Amino acid sequence: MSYLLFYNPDSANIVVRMALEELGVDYRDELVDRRRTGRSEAFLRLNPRGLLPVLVDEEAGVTASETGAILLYLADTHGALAPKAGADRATFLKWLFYLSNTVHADLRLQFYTARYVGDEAHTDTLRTRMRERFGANMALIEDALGGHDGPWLMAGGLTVADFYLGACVRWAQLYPSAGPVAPWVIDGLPRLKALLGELEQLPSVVRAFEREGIASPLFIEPTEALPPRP
Ligand SMILES: N[C@@H](CCC(=O)N[C@@H](CS)C(=O)NCC(=O)O)C(=O)O
Repeated sequence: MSYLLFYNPDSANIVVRMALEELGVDYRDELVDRRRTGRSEAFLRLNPRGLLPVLVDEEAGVTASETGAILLYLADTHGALAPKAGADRATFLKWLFYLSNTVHADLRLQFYTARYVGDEAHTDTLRTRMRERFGANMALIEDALGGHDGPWLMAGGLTVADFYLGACVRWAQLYPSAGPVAPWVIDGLPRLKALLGELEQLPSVVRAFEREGIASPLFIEPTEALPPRP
């Protein structure tokens, strides 16, 4: 089984890379221009939206995009890192979709604000509001983590959703790295911090970030912000 991951350091591809490393599957990667306008025609054929990540399952001839969809594809293909059926499956899907369509989607409003508001006068207001919403989203997760034993989102153990959560918390604390509205600060939330601390210890996670040239700390008060995305 061999995969090709299109990436740019610390973009959403890092979520998929953590999963690939944890699964221990064979994969190679290809760097994509950081500027959206720099996307090659070959890349745009794979994902006309021009977004990272894209994962190609070379053996199966499958091209996948959208972070949540890729995670689900990997978990289902390898029968790992996700509950397979029943109530646990429903809870897992709830978290995966919540991370994708609410937490990550909100972060895009924070990172690419000008595209959404058009008028620069509203940029800081939207960023501030989105930062508050991120805090509320994390408070919800903190409560949910109190409902079962163990550090992960799911009582049954580590799933791909934990990788997605970890990356979102990382980005919220780092970006936007410039401008008057400072990134979100993790305050309190001991269960979330425990989850992030466990995540940071996983050899697969350390390898994933190393391969993108990113050093610890990764999830709690990370320091290595990359330059603003054009
Ligand atoms: N909904 C997409 C969002 C992915 C996304 O926002 N990717 C960013 C990198 S972290 C990107 O490609 N941004 C370039 C742009 O929006 O122009 C997903 O989940 O994969």
